[in-house]
Amino acid sequence: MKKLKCGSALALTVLLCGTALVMPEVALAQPEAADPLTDTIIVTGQRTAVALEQQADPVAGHATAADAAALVAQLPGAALVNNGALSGQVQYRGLFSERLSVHVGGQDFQSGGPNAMDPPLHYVPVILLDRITVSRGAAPVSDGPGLGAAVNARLKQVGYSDSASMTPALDLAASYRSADDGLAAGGVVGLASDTYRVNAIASWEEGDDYRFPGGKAGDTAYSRLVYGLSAGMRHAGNELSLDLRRQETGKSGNPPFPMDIDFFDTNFARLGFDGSIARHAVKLQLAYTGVRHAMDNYTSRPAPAMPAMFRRTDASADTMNGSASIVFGALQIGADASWVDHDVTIRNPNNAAFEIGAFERVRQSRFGGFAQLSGETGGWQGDLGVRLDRQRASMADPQVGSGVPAMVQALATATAAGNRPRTDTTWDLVARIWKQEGTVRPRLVLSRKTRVPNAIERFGWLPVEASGGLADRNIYIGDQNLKPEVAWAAEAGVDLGEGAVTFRPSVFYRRIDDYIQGTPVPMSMMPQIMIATMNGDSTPLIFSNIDAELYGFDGDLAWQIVPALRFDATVSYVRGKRRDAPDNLYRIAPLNGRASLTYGGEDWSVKAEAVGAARQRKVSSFNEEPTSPGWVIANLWADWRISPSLQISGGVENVFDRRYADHLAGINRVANSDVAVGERMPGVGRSGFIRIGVTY
Ligand SMILES: [Cu+2]
Repeated sequence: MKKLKCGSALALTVLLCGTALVMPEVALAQPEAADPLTDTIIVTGQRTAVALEQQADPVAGHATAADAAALVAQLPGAALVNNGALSGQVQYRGLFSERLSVHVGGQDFQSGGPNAMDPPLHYVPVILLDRITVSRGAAPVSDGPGLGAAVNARLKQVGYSDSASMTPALDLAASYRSADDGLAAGGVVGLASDTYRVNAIASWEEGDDYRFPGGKAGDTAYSRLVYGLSAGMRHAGNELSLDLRRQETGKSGNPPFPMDIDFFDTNFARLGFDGSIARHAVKLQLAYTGVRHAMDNYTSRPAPAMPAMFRRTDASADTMNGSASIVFGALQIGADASWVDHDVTIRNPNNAAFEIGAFERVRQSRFGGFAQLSGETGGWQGDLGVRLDRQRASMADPQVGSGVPAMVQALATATAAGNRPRTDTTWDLVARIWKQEGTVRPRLVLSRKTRVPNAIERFGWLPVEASGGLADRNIYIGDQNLKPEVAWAAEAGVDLGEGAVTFRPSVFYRRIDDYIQGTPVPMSMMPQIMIATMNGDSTPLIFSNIDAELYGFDGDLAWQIVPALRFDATVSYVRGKRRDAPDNLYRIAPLNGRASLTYGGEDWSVKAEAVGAARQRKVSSFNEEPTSPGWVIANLWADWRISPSLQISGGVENVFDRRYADHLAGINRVANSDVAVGERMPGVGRSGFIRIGVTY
């Protein structure tokens, strides 16, 4: 049984795998009982009663990939922007990157790389994931700034127990995926009483280049280690909590980018208070995230032919933030602030004199405040919030080494001449109204939200492929005069049914003024165009304010046909257009969905699932984005709860070994791979998966 290759032989194997060993199970995209404006994905190993109930529900998603973003992509309205095994970004209703506010373990922070090789969910190994919550519609202002929804990833921890004495608890899991021989193991072990809790958290993951029908996708291997501590104490309704965590990402491939991850060494620290002061509910948090990163174009992928083309980039980002809020009756008021220090230096390891400060001592600060009123009347609930942020960003004058071409030295000097701190004041407004009970539960979210330009968009003076993860093979430069994006949105839906059938459709419209996107660099910027041409792109883009709109619909349907049989389906559609020119927005998911039949009993279930997407022809001509054909694949899953503390699950993805590529998968740039250069990265071929989870 040990040598069993799950998935290589298929359906039969699945069953074998399922009975013998096995897998994770992520189960489910159900709204949290408390809040119909939130979608939650629950992964294995739940400890709370609510989560266990949800887990027993056969609506289940199964996360086989290391990337937690791939799991979120199963939700209605969501999709995966795939830039590498550990570099996926969540897209929600057409928004991705920093347009969504993504929190990990309660912290929000700046990614370290100029191409977002470490988007926030890079720091969420699926094996350590407790749940991910996605707001259905614009996030409330209390979640901080952000143009659209909020995504919250909660890591496993040992919760308080009912007893006065410290009792041990653990929640461990291990998994294997055959497509990339991916191994993952990890979890939490700790002690808790009704007053104290403390646990260690750790995980280790490693995977090889993945297989697809046609060979192996070169430069897609990955490795990641996480370890840390979490502790808390509570007394009389007040809780103090502390989290310390370190992640060491090893060499990991990024075929859609010009370089690969050499390492990320990232430290997280968070101190929180949740309780009351003078009978008013109070929340306080102080947090730090420090990212150290290097990437290069010669270690994981075939090295360039010429020594002059070798590149290694070192980057760092330190985020400090603090927040405080207090509740007075129906009114919550809060303040928050963040400070980010960011550096990116490009070098050639073959030439010590070649050194460019691409983003030199970038400093960003933000001071914000919000007020949010909540109320309830006649079965309707609602809240109305407003927030104000003062944001400042600066960059030191760029420094370059003597081995850098004269044109680049001249551009650095010219950049210094126009370089100055930039400030913006932004305001956001979010109104939400919904019905919590009944068989017809409408919801409506109206919002005006903003996003200031990030460091890349604002301070990118050197024409290189730093685009915050767009991976469109274009060379970009920034513009210090960019204005903040302003989005006006209406998102409405209704949750129908409570019993055997539930149907939860939504429609949305989001109009974004000053949307930031690349447009052709004007001929007046000849030095930039010449340097870009030397770097391989004679038509570089400059980040510019354009006008855009996104609209669409999404929803899910669940039908408990008979007690042992259930049907589930999810559909997502979004259309993204420019309003100021006849073009589509870049990297927008096509119509896509999934449908499954689950058959099972109290302790076990099997599921057959179809996942697919329509072709995407509405592509961005400005970004020279290729179209993509539609595809459908089938998956099989099995879950078995052997005892209250032991759960096994497994499955086969892409059962029929179809060759396909998701529209949002990046375009390959790595030679010596079975994926051609310029081809969209294919999905994994037939692949078996097993996971075993133990809780105590
Ligand atoms: Cu990087």
